[in-house]
Amino acid sequence: MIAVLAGGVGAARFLRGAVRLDAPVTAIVNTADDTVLHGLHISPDLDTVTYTVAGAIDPERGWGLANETWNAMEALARFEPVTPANSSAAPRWFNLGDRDLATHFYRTARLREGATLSEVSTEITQAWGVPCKIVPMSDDEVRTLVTLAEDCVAGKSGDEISFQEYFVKYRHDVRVASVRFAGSESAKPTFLQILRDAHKVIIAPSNPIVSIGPLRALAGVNDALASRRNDVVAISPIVGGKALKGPADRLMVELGMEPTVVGIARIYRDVCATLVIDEQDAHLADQVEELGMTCVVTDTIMSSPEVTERLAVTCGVLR
Ligand code: FO1
Repeated sequence: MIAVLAGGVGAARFLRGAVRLDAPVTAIVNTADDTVLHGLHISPDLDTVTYTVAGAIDPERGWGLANETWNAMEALARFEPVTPANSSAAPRWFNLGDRDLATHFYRTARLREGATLSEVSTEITQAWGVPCKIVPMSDDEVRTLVTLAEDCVAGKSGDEISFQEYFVKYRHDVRVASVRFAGSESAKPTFLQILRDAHKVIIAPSNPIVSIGPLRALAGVNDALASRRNDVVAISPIVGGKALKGPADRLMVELGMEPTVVGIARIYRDVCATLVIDEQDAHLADQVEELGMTCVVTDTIMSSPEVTERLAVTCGVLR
């Protein structure tokens, strides 16, 4: 079995390629982006991975379902003029499609009945006919909280906001001073045994700070990875100094890191022996290897299922 540490869009795309190789894959997914809105428990990375592997994702957005309608969200506009200023009811900055709502209805109801997030994730992946296991990193609550830098433009400098407010409401174009994963010190990881049983562990091309960071913050995870460092392979989410999608490069700069594959190597080298980088960064391979990692140079831009499959094979997704 291959264990894949996964965040959202980049990891989902990689997993879709990996499962096409018919190798047994278990995705361990970040849940620190989860949020409660409209009274609904929303797990964006779990849903992005599930919908993508199921072939139901909206390809342009990279999140939510294809062929979606937005009637419920539009109907909420009626209440905007009457909503009290201090009310959090009916937020419209986070877009929930009509079909996507079904997932949030189901997950919320099952959690309220006492089901664990793992149990509900198994039910949802079965309902979507997903051919791999998708496991939330923990059944306990962990939430990424972002403290904005003093000089940010959102007028909330120095305040701590939720990840989704940072990512969606402020469109992640505010400067970040720090990030923390509330609850990670006590939350129990669901996947330590999976890490021990896997014959290969792949760190997907996700944001190393806010997607992979929460998984590594859980007790025992870094030790479990380090104890089998030679079987751990990471794919750089940074290509040519840029993140292919999302704020990873800017977050790295704002948190004092180098937004390059060398910066990625510094983040992963204690737990991972091999870093896969794109051909555009071939000139940096020596610097990665000087950090004590094996550097593999290949096409990591998952522009087609064939490229994604080849990348998965390069990472060892085959016996
Ligand atoms: N991202 C956005 O940029 N805007 C949205 O309105 C939005 C809604 C949304 C609803 C459900 C869901 O599963 C994901 C959604 N996302 C949206 C993406 C989400 O914020 C990110 O995928 C992750 O949290 C970061 O990986």
